[in-house]
Amino acid sequence: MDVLYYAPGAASMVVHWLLLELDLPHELRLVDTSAGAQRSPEYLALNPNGVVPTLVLDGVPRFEAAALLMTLADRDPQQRFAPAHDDLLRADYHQWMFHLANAVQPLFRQWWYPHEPAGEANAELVRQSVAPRIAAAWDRLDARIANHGPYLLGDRLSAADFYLAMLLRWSRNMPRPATEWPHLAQFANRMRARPSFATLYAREGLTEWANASTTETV
Ligand SMILES: N[C@@H](CCC(=O)N[C@@H](CS)C(=O)NCC(=O)O)C(=O)O
Repeated sequence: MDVLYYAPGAASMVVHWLLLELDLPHELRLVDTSAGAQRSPEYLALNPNGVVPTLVLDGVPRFEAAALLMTLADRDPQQRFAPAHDDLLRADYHQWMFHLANAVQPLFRQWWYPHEPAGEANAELVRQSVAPRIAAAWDRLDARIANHGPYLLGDRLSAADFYLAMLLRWSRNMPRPATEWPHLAQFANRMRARPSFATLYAREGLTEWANASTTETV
């Protein structure tokens, strides 16, 4: 059985979500990141980057949330969450997966770990500089959903949408949460309405951002 090393609400969340959506048998192992368990020698042997997620697939530990999503989606015989290789939408799918992984998720790394780029003394400056860059990402993604929605690939739900929903969630306590953007708010509501989302929340013990607030239903 595949084993997911996770921390509640962390980047592992979206891998957990897709495992549930695909109905894949898996075991969860909690990594206590607040206690630094991700830097233990045992964990580093699985994932030398010292971060979650790690997914042990067919006995082999693998990392990088986006890559794990793409691997899981490609393995699904029904291809529910990834366009086939000969489908024109495949290029759009790659584009959005890589955009989220390369251009959006790293901004959150700076938001959550602002001391990393230039030390504790500059942490506040890093946060101040990254918040508008995250807002600019929401501008572009809101326009994408407005003009080509309801999902990133139009009518075709894909792994990229689960990934985007996780990133939107991460902004929930920022000065401008993503749900202030109307099309992203609608998108978030659509993703949160999936039965798997409630299961995910129950299993990870999450509560915040469970439901749409009244301001998010526009
Ligand atoms: N690019 C990696 C980033 C993973 C990552 O930064 N995970 C965070 C939680 S969201 C983590 O494990 N933080 C603990 C730490 O850095 O010590 C991925 O997507 O898998």
